Amino acid sequence: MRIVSLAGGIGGARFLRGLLAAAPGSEITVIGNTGDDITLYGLQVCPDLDTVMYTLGGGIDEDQGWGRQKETHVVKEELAAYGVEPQWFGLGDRDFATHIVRTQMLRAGYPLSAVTEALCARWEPGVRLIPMSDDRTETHVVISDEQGRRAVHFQEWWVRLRASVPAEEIILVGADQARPAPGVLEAIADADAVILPPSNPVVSIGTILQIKGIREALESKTVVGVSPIVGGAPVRGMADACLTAIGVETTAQAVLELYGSPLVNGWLVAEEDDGVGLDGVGLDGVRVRSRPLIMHDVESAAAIARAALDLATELS
Ligand code: GDP
Ligand code: FO1
Ligand code: CA
Ligand code: CA
Repeated sequence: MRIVSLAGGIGGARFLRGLLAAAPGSEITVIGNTGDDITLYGLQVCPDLDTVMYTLGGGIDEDQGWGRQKETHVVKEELAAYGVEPQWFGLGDRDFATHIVRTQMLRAGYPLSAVTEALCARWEPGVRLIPMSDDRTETHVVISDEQGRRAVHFQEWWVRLRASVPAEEIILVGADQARPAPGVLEAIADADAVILPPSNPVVSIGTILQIKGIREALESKTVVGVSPIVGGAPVRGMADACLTAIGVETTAQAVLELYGSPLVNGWLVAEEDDGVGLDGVGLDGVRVRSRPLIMHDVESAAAIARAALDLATELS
């Protein structure tokens, strides 16, 4: 079976680990979000691609969900001793090496997709990981604070401000010029099933869907989504702050409506969100199924992935 999955960071990566366990022998292509990417100390950092790569490659810090396990922070301490900013983003020493290799290859002229493939040669994630685009895009967030109304990088809003200041707008800078990376549209065209994992619907999945041609390519496929909202709240992180910014309620129903039909054909919701009768989650033309949706471990993530694949098979 040929499967395409979009992916952000933690939610996407944990789902994919389940998908690999649920569908051994399948060919899985992952289209990764690069809207979170940030240049720090002259280095190109791609948090979501790295989270997928480290999680599937066995190098992730499991408790944190991002960054490397057995990490040290000597370089960060030394940079701080020089007074170098920013100091609110925690890059570890092992992780730094990834960004050095990536930046070196980008400067030598390789596109991000080729660089990602080279990094994955070490990690062997078991999927083909492709960035959504080789063209640079960056998610910026418009906020108002004592410095007035201004746009900050998504990571500054998310990590430094912990999304405590309301996002007035969330903008993917560069979206108009960005084209899908080589292999993205081809993988979608060849896919038997497409999965939208429980990633952030605004700044992970929503970002990927903004790249010209990706949404249109997905609309003609069988697409099954997994709700990142369980019991009316994000399972982890502050996705509710992102949804509020674009005027969408934090419910499984509202996220389904945001993705919409004809994009989505099947939708997995948590049992507690699937009311019966008139209050039930749903949208015309979309088959909804309820399942336990908390990924406690690889087993529970695999059960969710299996349910998504079963639904996709029924719908195609
Ligand atoms: P990020 O880039 O690291 O923020 O990760 P993603 O965008 O891939 O995923 C973040 C989303 O994953 C959040 O909205 C969470 O609600 C969702 N999420 C995390 N863990 C789980 C889980 O166990 N089950 C479900 N259904 N969603 C989850
Ligand atoms: N998240 C944090 O909350 N604080 C950090 O200092 C931080 C550093 C970091 C470094 C590398 C990396 O790949 C990810 C990192 N993250 C950090 C996670 C990440 O930036 C965000 O959680 C996601 O991009 C949000 O969607
Ligand atoms: Ca992210
Ligand atoms: Ca469809």
